[in-house]
Parts: sequence; C-alpha cells; structure tokens
Amino acid sequence: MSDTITLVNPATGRAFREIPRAGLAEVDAAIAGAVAAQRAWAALAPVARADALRAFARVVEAHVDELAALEVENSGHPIGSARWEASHVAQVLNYYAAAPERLIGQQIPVAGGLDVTFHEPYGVVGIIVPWNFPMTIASWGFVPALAAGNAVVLKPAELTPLTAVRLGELALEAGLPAGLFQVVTGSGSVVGQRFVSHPDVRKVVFTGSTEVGTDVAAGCARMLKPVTLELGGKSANIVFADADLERAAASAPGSVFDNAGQDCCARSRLLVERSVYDRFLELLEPAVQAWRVGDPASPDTDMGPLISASHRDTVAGFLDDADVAFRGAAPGGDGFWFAPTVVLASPGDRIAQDEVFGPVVAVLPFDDEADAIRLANDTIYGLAGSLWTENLGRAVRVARGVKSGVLSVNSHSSVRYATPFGGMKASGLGRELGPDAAEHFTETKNVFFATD
Ligand code: TAP
Repeated sequence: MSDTITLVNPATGRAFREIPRAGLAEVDAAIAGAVAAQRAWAALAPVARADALRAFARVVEAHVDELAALEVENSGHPIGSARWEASHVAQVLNYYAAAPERLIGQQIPVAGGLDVTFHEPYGVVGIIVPWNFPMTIASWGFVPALAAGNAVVLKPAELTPLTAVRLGELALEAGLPAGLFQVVTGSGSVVGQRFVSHPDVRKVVFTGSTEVGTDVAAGCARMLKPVTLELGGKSANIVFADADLERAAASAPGSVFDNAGQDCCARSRLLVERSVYDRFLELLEPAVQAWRVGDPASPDTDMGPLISASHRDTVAGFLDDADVAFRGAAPGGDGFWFAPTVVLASPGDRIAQDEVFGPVVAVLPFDDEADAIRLANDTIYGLAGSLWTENLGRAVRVARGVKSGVLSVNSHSSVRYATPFGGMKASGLGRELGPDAAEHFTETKNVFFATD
C-alpha cells in the first residue's frame, strides 16, 4: 500500500492532492497522545470544557466558506449544501457546548448513606466516518464525545478526508489541547481496524456500510467495547391518496436525489397508493426534469456527481434489469455524472431491496394503509422514512407502524442536531444527536457514601 492517498475531484475526474496514509505506528502514536490529552481534558472544570467548545464553534463559523470549498472540490457537494454542512458542524459544537455543565447524575435514596451517580467519560473514542457526508457525520461523533470529557481519534474516509483534516487544525487554532482531537488519514483496514483492536480506544463510533459495520461490531465485541453503528438504508416515502399530491411530488426528488442519492436516509423507495399512482407519476416527472445536475461550485446546482468512477459503475449496474420510467439530465465530460432516474418496481426486485446509494428511486404501488406499512417494512433496513397524508390518525398509525428510527410526516426531515438520529434493524445500533448524545459517551459510576 502506498504511503499517500491521491484525492480526485469527482466533478472533473482529475487528481488534485496527495495526503499521507497512516500506518500502524502513526495510529498507535495518535492513540497514545489522546490518552494523555484526555486525562487533562477530563480534569478541567466543566465550564472550561464548555468554553473551549464554544471557541471551536466560533472558529468553524469563521471558516464555513473555506470548509465548504474543500467539500465541493473533494466530494462534489453543491456549494449550497456544503455551506449548510459546515455551518451545521458549528451548530453541533454550540449545542453540545452546553453538555459539560449538564451531565447531571442522580442522587438515589438508600439506607445508611448517600448514593450518587457520575457520568464518567470512556477515555479515548475512535470514530470512523464514510465519504458521503464527511464533515457532518464526523461532528455527530466527535463533538458530543469531547463534550463528555473524552479524547477523539477520527478516521475520515480515504476518498474524502480534507474537511476532517481541516477541522482537526481548526480545533488547535481554537485552543483545544494538542492530542485531544486527532484526525488520522488512512485505510479502514489499518486505521479503522486499529481503533477496534487497540485496548486504549474504549468506544467506537462507525458510520458506513452494514457489511463493514457488522465486522467492526464483532471486533468490538471481542474487546468488550461499546459501539455505535450508523449503517445503510432503503427508506420509504409513502404517499397516500389523501395527501397534498402536488407538495409530495415537488419534494420527492430532493428526498432521494439530494447528495446524488449518496445519503443513508435517501427515500429510495417511493410507495404510492394505487388510486393516485398514475396522477402522482405525472406530477413527479416535471419535478425530476427540473432537478438541476451540474457544476457543484454553482449556487444554482441541486446535485453534483457521484463520488468515484467505480461507485458510478455500481449505481449504473442497478439499471441493467430495471424498468426505467423517466430520467432527468446530467452533464457529460470526465466527472462521475449520473442522471436522476425513476424506476417502476415490484417488491421483490433488487432495486426495491438493495441500497443503491445513487440517484435512483424505485416506485411501487400499494393498496391500503396496512399494505403501505407492510411494504415499508419489507426490507432489512430501518433508518428513515416519510409519509404524506392529510389524515392525522393515519399519520400517527403509520408513523408508529413503520420500523425506522427517523420518520417525518408531510416533510422529509431526517437530521436536526437537537433530535435523536439512528436506525433500527440492519440500519444500526444506538443513536446520535439529540439531548442524550453526550451521555452516550459516558459510563455510569455509582458511589455510595456511608453516613453511619
Ligand atoms: P464503508 O466501506 O463501510 O466505509 C466506511 C468507513 O469505514 C470508511 O472510513 C472506511 O475506510 C472504513 N472501513 C472500511 N473497512 C474497514 C474495516 N475493516 N475496519 C474499520 N473501518 C473500515 O462505507 P462507505 O462506502 O464509505 O459508505 C457508504 C455506506 O455508508 C452506505 O451503505 C451508507 O448507507 C452508509 N452510511 C450510513 C449512514 C448512517 S448515518 N446510517 C451515513 C452515511 C453512510 P476507507 O476509507 O479506507 O474505505
């Protein structure tokens, strides 16, 4: 394996930067530095840790444009999305800056003394991040982990390390102690595996494919390490006949083609009640044609390229045996472009079961509410989902009936830093974000003080 990683701009197909590929010795050195930094960090007054995270947030806010430009070049994200992602990192920092002073334990009534609980940090947390949302997904792990008093070693995806590397530098600029938050670039099989096997990494957060996540969880089990897994998805967008069909159709492209469909929450199955199926497809077609695919640096772009040539081949392979209804447009040229595609499918089809992770949506009809819930649950995954109806009772019943971690009614919202995020079934284990995330990076210690 070469000791550098070559980065390629997905919109042009051209290599533009080399970065170091860490070996085992470098990972171990980073972990040793993190162990030392964590002791000092956890010993600080909670208000001092809170202030440090607020300072980090301010530095990130001041670098939103720079971070966004890196994501445009490295990941092909449209500039508007990339700015949102960088701002989101600052917001996550601001939100969890409140956590160090709010990690409140319990006082439990017992005989003969005083019993209290403490939220103790694990120590060093290892975070493994995929290439689809490099900054945001990293921040969902490293921010609450730091807030809870841990040190973090972070491995970005080899394809998209630049914003994570820059965030590591910005942490130092903001005054975070050296060693506390380290970004180690390298391969999953070396750096990621070392987070799993190293005894001083006491918790692992993994976001990526269900296949690799299962291996990571098995490795963590052997080390008795807790692990949070955010994995794949095949989420349903369920449109009932009583929905506002115009709104549902206008918003459907964004729900699956955002980030070129490389989104674990992509609503890649569109379930439409049979009585409005034809009408809905008529409304959907112009919305798909209007979805603007092109230069990620342009503020008018809705969708950029796929991440790599090989990923484009994988996505294209899903169309080999698919019944394509209509497609949007995409540029030609050397970038890894792929036109948004709408496919008509049956429940057992590969396109209706497997995660494509590209701009392809499978449309399936359903007969009634029970059928909609059954179809929505007819997948190994359970991450996100949307449902469109004007009937409140139905919205409640279906939202409770679909086995997914994150659902939205008459919208496609999935991620808010203040609300919990994560999947059921093969989509994951544990939750990120929301009011309890910092606590998830702690272990409860119970202390009894005898008074008699
Ligand atoms: P993976 O191939 O699973 O890679 C994810 C990360 O794990 C990368 O940093 C990768 O490093 C690393 N890795 C690879 N092999 C490893 C190993 N043996 N041990 C430890 N780490 C290892 O996924 P991907 O292709 O990057 O991302 C796409 C998948 O992620 C999709 O299935 C998608 O649904 C899922 N995803 C889920 C979510 C949530 S929140 N549920 C969010 C985003 C993505 P390299 O860079 O060296 O490959």
